[in-house]
Amino acid sequence: MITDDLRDLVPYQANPVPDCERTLHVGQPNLSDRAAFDRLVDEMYENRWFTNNGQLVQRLERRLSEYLQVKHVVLVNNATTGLQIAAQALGLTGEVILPAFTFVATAHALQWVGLKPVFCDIDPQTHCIDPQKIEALITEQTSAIAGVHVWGRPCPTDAIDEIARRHNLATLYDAAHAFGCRHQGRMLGNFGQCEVFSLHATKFFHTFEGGAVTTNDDALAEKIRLMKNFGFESMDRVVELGINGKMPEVCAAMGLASLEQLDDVLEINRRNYLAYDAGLSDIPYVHLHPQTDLEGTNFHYIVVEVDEDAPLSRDELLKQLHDSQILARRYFFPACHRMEPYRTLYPEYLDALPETDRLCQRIMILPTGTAISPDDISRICATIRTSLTRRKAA
Ligand code: T4K
Repeated sequence: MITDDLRDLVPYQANPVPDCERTLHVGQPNLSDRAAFDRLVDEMYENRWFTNNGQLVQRLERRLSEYLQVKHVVLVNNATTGLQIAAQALGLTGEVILPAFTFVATAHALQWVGLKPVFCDIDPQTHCIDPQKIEALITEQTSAIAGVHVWGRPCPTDAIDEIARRHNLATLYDAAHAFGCRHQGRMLGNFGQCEVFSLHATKFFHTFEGGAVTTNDDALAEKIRLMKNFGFESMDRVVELGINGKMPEVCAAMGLASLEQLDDVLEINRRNYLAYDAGLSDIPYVHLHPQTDLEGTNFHYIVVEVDEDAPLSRDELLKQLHDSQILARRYFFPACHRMEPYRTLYPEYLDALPETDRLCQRIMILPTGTAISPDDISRICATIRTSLTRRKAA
C-alpha cells in the first residue's frame, strides 16, 4: 500500500532532543571561506549596487561559464523560477513529459506556467526517466521532454534527443542536483536546449538561494535574460513578458567565494561516499545507490535503498534514525503524481508509475557534505546495522 502520510514520522527539527548526540542533517550548507565572502560583500557595499545584474553577478556568470564550459550562464533567483522562465522562453505549450520521481518544483514550475505535466516512469537502475516509456506518452499536445538528472546522474540524453528529434519536441533538463557532473566527456549544462541548476543552500555549490540557466543558444540566452528582468530590453523599454528572476549581489558573492573551495567540497563528498560504501557494504537489506562514474560526479547525495523484505520497513528504519538524531530524508516522497494538485487534476497517473512508486517506498537519503565527518558516518552506519539486527533477532 502507498502511504503518503508523514505524520507518524518524527518531523525534522533543528535539535529535537537536547543534551544528546549532535543532530545530523541531510543538506547542511557547505560554508565558503568567511574572509573571502566578507571581501566580496565589502566590494558590494563600496559599489552600492545590490541587485539588477550587478558586477558580482556578471563575474559569477563568467566564472560559471568557464567552469561548465558552456556559452551562456544566466543566473536567476532559484531553479524553480529558472525552470518557469526556460519553459516560457522555449515557447512550450500543451504537455511536457517529465518523471514523477523528482522534487515537486519540477512539476510545479511547468504547471505554474500553464503546461500540463505528463508523468513518465523511471528506470529503477538509474532513478532517471525511462526513455523506453516516453514515446507512448507523446500526443498532439506534447511540446517538450524535461529530463531530471536525479542525484546528479545524467539522463539518457542520446535516447531523449533522438525521440525529441523524431517528434519535433524541445528538450530541457532539470540539473538541480548536477552542478559539476560530467556526461560523455562534457559538463552537464551543455545538453538539450537548456539546463537549469539549483544553487540553493542545500546544494553542492550554492549561492544561499539561486539558480542558473545554461545554454549554447545565443537567441535563447538573450530571451531568458530579458524575461528574468521583467522583459526590459533597455531603460523604459519592455519587449517581452517578464518576471523578477534576478539574483542579488550578496548571493553572487557567496557563489564566487564558494567556487574557490569547490575542489575541497568535492574531495570531502568523495571521502564520505567511500566511507558509506565501506560502512554499509556488509549490512544486509540496505544498498548504497552506486556512483557509476567516480570521476564525473559531485557525490552530493548519499542514496540508500532498503529491501522490501528487510526486518524493518524503510519508514521504521527512518524513525530509528530520527530517534538517534540522524535526520535522513525520504527524497522524493511521495512522488509528484501523488501530491496535490496533481493527484486530483491527473488521477490517471496514480496506477501508472509502478517503478516510481516502488522506489519511493524504499529510498532514503543520508547526511553528507562538509558538515559530516567520518565519525558521523560510522555512527550512522552503526545505527542502521543495530536497528536492522535488533529487529531481526526480536
Ligand atoms: N528540481 C529538483 C530536482 C530539485 O531537487 C529542486 C530543489 C528544484 C528543482 C528546485 O530548486 P530551487 O528552486 O530550490 O533552487 C530542499 C531544498 O530546499 C530544495 O532546493 C531541494 N531541491 C530539495 C531536494 O531539498 P526541502 O523541502 O527538503 O528543504 P528543507 O528545509 O527540509 O531542508 C533540507 C535539509 O537541509 C533539512 O534537513 C535541514 C537542512 N538545512 C536546510 C537549510 C536551508 C540546513 O541544515 N541549513 C539550511 O540553511 O527542500
